[in-house]
Amino acid sequence: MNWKNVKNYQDIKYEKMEGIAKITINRPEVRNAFRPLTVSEMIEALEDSRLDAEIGVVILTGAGEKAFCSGGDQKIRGEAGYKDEKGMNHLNVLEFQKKMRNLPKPVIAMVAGYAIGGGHILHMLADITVAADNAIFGQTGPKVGSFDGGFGASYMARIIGQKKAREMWFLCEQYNAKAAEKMGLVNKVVPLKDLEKETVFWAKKILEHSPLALRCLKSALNADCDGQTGLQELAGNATLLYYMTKEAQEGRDAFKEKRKPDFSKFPRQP
Ligand code: 1HA
Repeated sequence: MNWKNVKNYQDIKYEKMEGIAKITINRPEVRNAFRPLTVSEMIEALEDSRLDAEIGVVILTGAGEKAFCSGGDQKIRGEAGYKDEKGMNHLNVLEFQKKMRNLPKPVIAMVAGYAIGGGHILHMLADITVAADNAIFGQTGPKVGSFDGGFGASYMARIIGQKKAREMWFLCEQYNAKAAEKMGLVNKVVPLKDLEKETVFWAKKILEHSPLALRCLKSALNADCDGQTGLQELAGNATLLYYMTKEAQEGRDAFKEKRKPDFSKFPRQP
């Protein structure tokens, strides 16, 4: 495929092709575990995707075939988070989670191998997950002294139900791709060799559709779970659409022209 490198990073690859951006966690030697630098690079790339009007879908993946992501890098875990080069502790993946969720464009997780711990949460937060037949899913928190009680708990329960979410967190078992598909954790399982082709096919299908409809649908689906933050996002789209109307522009123009606004020409819809 004809991916074009956007910028060189240390821990990720960031590429684009025909309206699709691809962020690849590039630490295969640790099963694509993330450290604070990995996450801050992903945040920067995601922000670039948001601002690029040519980009309609983002694919999040991991380098190699062994892992999508194995969560936080336990080797640099400090006393209050994950240590950066200066020794400061971070849980900045929580920031990235919010940014994935708020991105007004669909995110597809392309999963080969392990999606474990904080890596499992990342695939869960993607709008769509396409998994290879070698994918393995699971949480390890209670085993390694961690937990994600945010989206990691409540959103998981929305997806797979309370019983299965409790099972997944309390037992820390691993689930193969077929089992994950049965739980509704993944949208499609494909042979490993077809993973990228199939994921790009899904992305291209999405790209054929109305960007504003997709944007509003994502925020509407988020709003159902995200409380006032979700409503703010959904309502932000209502404001965006309203700003695009002649009616809203009349208010703006009247202010600038120092006259009384005339809204009489705008119909009150039934
Ligand atoms: O819960 C949170 C958070 C909650 C709230 C807010 C922020 C959070 C941020 C993060 C997290 C977490 O992610 S906690 C969960 C952390 N992750 C794990 O517990 C998974 C640990 N890894 C494994 O269970 C396994 O490595 C594996 C199932 C993913 C793969 O097994 P496999 O194929 O048998 O490979 P393995 O030999 O275990 O690993 C290959 C190399 O990768 C090893 O390197 P080596 O020691 O031989 O030099 C291994 O240590 C390394 N590696 C794998 N995963 C990690 C890792 N190194 C650091 N951190 C890892 N997560």
